[in-house]
Amino acid sequence: MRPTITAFKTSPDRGRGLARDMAVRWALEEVGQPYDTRLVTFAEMKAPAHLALQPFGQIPTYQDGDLVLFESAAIVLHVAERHPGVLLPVEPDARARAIAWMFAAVATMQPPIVELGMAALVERDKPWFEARQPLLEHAARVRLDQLSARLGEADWLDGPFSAGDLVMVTVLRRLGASGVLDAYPTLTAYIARAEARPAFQRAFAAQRAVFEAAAG
Ligand code: GTB
Repeated sequence: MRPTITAFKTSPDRGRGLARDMAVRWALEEVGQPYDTRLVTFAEMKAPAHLALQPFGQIPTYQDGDLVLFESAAIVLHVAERHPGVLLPVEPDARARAIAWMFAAVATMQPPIVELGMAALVERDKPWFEARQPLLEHAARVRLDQLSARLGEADWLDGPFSAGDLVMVTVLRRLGASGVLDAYPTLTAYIARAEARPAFQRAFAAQRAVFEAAAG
């Protein structure tokens, strides 16, 4: 049985692979699991049928038989758990550490990164924007400094590439064109390494094809 995920019919990221179906697509590609995609409009995301799958009216969702999941990192964890040794090490301690990195990506790195991005997107015309921007940038840089120091010269966060790296890189990619990552060659190289993975490339192409089809 092929799982079905949901993604934006028209993604505001314009095919840059920044919407959160990207992490799920990438995980499915890493484990070699074929999947179907159901595209939804903003209106459909807020309708009862979708809210039954995703209580917050968002994408992505994941359906496999009777199992319905939401939250991209939880979906990645589920996919990884179904394929032991691919995105999660089999050895229990290493597996626990990889899961800790998934949580670190979502709970520690993501908040300042998303806040910085959102402010640039929706607060540019607000009187407080100029004053708040350095504060937000500082908060993001504190975490980027720490992550960069921890990664050091290693290819991945803890041994082989894992679901922890997949979620971490997904979060870091949100900084995109902000220029903030320019001061972090270690992290830029880390992201580039991840993006060069064939599974990432396939996932990126799949979401890009949706954008190009919609653009005509
Ligand atoms: N914690 C949830 C998860 O990880 O699954 C968050 C899901 C989420 O934020 N989904 C967004 C959504 O459905 C799309 S990805 N939003 C619609 C809504 O809330 O009404 C977030 C996103 C959107 C746009 C860009 N972009 O344009 O660059 C990047 C990321």
